[in-house]
Amino acid sequence: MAPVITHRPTYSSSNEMLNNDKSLRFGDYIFKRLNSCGTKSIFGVPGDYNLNLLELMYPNGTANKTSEINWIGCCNELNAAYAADGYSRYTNKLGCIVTTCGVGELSAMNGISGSFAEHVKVLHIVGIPSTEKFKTGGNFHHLLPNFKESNLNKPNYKVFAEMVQGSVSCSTKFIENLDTACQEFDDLIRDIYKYSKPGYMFVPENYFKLYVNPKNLYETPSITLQDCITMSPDKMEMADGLTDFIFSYLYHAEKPAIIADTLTDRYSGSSLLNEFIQKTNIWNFSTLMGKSILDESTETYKGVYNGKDGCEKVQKAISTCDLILHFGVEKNEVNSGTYTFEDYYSKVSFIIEFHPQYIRMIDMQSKSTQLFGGVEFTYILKRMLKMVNPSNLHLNYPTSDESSTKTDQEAVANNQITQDHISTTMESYIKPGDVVLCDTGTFQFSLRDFKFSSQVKLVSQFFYLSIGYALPSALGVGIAMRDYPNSHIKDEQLKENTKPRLILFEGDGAAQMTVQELSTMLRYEVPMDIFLWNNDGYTIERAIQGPTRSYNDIQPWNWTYLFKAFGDAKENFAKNHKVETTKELDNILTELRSKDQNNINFVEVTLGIMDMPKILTDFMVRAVKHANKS
Ligand SMILES: Cc1ncc(C[n+]2csc(CCOP(=O)(O)OP(=O)(O)O)c2C)c(N)n1
Ligand SMILES: [Mg+2]
Repeated sequence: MAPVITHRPTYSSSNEMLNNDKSLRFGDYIFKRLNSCGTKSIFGVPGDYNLNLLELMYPNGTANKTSEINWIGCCNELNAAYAADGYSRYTNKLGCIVTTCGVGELSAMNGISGSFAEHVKVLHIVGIPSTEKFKTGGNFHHLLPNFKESNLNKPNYKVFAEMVQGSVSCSTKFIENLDTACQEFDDLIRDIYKYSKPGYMFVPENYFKLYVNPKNLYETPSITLQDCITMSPDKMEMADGLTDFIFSYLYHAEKPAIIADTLTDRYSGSSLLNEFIQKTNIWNFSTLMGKSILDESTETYKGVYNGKDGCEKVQKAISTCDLILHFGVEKNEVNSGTYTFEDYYSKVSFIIEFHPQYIRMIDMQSKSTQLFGGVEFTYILKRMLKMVNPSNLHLNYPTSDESSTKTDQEAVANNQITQDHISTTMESYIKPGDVVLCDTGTFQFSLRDFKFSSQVKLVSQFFYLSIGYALPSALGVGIAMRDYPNSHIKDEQLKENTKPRLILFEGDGAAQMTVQELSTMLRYEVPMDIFLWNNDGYTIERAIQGPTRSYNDIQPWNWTYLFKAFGDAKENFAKNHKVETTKELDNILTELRSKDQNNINFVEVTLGIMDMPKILTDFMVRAVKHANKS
């Protein structure tokens, strides 16, 4: 992407002039820097402390926004945080949210926490009271008084920055000096890329309009992920040696397995890994959070591996393997099947874990571990791709049993929609290149074992599991798909010939959390297909406890009236459908599949209150057995 500032202003000659130049407002610097990093749209809600920043989108008092940044006004800050998260997951660039001190930023906190837990690059800019007000303790609001002696002491102005630092933020800048503000902002961006975690910048409201020296923009026209994950020369030497070592294991193995995990995607290793698999035909698996990183349409893709919490067929396949190459490794309770990955590595002699900050090797016989810190895995992956010689491989996998266990005959006979029926029909509904979002709930369990068509991208919170996340995130993804059309598709032919659809799977309970953002989808005309599972409440919670308890009920809504209430009374942009039988569902899927997606299609699907996918019932049974054992 071309840098935003393409020509240097006419300085007479010396660097001194450039060093003394204060020609740009700090707010403009923020927008230009963001744009230079590829963030074209930002999300948020106005509040008095960020208005000075938002005003800069209308230069010289123009009535219409003319800056290079698109403002997407959300209904609340939590939703804006989810949308920024979705924007980043699609683009792998910074998703940006702008809020106001206290009331706004705290509302966003749950969304930011999810981004932190799941390694998403979100920049949170918080407008705070002016420096003048800090000094005089003048009239300002949204602050928290001190707990003790609040009438005697001024409040702690940094209380919110202290809350986030190190807990949900990898880097926090509290701007107090305009001379260093641009550098601090650039450093913050570098940290967000480096750690793939959210970062915060707190900016006094008056600073947005004050002038700063923009020389960083000339000297470093853009900051990319690649700039932020470089290795020192001595580590490169170490990485070269490690690559040879990895090959010596790979060429001796008969049944190696590649596992694609979350950080492969966050550190831009997905294409490399797919190419490596294509070249070598090594059996490959993804983790739950890594689902859709790999091309699932190939014969060598064996499914989602989730330790004891995954499906039996995949456990069986991995238990035949003798070497594990685990890329972009991310260990947490959910992704690792409650730390049971190794339970199924019965024939594995060696594990190699590839992480952005280290390579770890585990010898399963001696249980010895070696850690090589400071080595970045995409560097090694690039070398592996370049140097691998497929004729040196001695692959000898067992013939796999590809029979599908999915059945839906009972549902079709009764003409009643069940989740098992949906999973059989939806798998083929999703076309190559589609982008799919799924909220936390019963259907998320079905989706994990879908075999996606080629180059489908999935966005779902598999670890943090905050219900309501997926709906606003779909808004962010939709905006990102507009800013970067087809950028998730690597196959050039598919890229040219396809118009990918955005598909959102949403539970009724989850939707009630963040539903207002449907109106923002209307406002910015973001096309998508939305399937709303109406099963009268919190079915997954009913499965855990209290199947008939009222705490698992929700108020039934007239779902197909929502878009009308949100401003589209005549269904100009959002078409509403309600389906109650398998036949009606199949008809609407056929209809939608045959058309280009130019509007919102909202489909309410009626399900039984205790209907859940078979995999979830199996999971619950296993969980109870496991609990009884321990
Ligand atoms: C923000 C938040 N609040 C509460 C929960 C607990 N929780 C997890 S799943 C769930 C119910 C989801 O219901 P729904 O979206 O209708 O999906 P269903 O299970 O019915 O398919 C709840 C309340 C949560 N994960 N996140
Ligand atoms: Mg429900």
